[in-house]
Amino acid sequence: MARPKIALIGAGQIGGTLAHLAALKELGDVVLFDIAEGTPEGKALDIAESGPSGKFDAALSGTQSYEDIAGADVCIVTAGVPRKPGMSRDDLLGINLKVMKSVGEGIRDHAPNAFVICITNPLDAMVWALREFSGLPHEKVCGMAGVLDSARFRHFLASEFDVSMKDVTAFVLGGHGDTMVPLVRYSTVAGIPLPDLVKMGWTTQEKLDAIVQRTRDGGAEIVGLLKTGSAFYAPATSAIEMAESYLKDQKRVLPCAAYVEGAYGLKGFYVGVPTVIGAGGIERVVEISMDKDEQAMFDNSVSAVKGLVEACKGIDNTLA
Ligand code: A3D
Repeated sequence: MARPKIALIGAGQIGGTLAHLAALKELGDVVLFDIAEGTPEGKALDIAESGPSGKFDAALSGTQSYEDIAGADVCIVTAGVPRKPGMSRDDLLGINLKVMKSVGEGIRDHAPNAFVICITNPLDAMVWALREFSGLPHEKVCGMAGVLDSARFRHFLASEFDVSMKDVTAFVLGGHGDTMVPLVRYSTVAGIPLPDLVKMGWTTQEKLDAIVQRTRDGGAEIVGLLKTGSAFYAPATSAIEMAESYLKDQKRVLPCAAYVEGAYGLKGFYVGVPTVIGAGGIERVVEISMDKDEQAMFDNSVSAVKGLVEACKGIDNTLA
């Protein structure tokens, strides 16, 4: 049986890391696409040359032509520009919307059966626009944010408790941005919810609140340190987890930006929710109950996402 084909649209910091991880995990053959001539070809060759030592079998190539993504099983989109210090994700909207138009049309014309994972920011608006431009079924287009946000939360919690990250689960809802909603009640260490761990004296409410805030600011913390771009190792690893769940029909329960049509009282747009990812793409949106405070935070996040979608419609009238 032929190996799956993974198309990476954008061969920058995240795109290159995605290619390396996909090859190391032998998820399939990789095509890197970018408008910057030489970049995808150079990265593909470099990673291919790591194969004998890395001990993987995967073909890698680079291209500037959408024809080369034909028949891709998975497309992961990072094309666009990242943040610089002082910029919010929303500042990227105008420029990255134009990029989503060309990428969406390229996928529509050459890889209409792919499972598409968008990473380009501002995420919740870009994944919506990418779906509109591509015309693919909603369950085959999603955005990566929740896996990364919850991984950051899990990392900070594991350090605070001095336990393995493997035993920490965390739950993050809402848009990817300053309004994201880390849900403390649904986050656990080996099944023990965080509020119980506060009662058990493992941490204090103040420390927990600080971790929640650090999670919300997780992207900006890395941007501030790097100065020339944004995070790429953890975002790439998160998207690979989603792609693997699709390709291997693992049916992992992962938070991602999914099209919501009815759940959470929402209709017709993308926002971060728990989902089941399997061979059918986004096979299910998991609806949890929220208390008053959680609902208020979620509503706030949803209205920020709605505002960005309206801004997209204002910029490109084919989206209205
Ligand atoms: P970067 O290293 O600049 O790579 C972007 C690549 O896109 C560059 O190689 C460009 O040449 C290429 N590109 C630009 N326009 C096009 C186009 N029209 N078609 C094809 N390729 C194009 O950025 P990066 O890899 O660090 O980040 C990529 C995106 O991911 C940015 O928008 C970031 O803000 C976003 N990001 C999202 C998260 C989330 O959690 C959602 C995290 C980190 C970064």
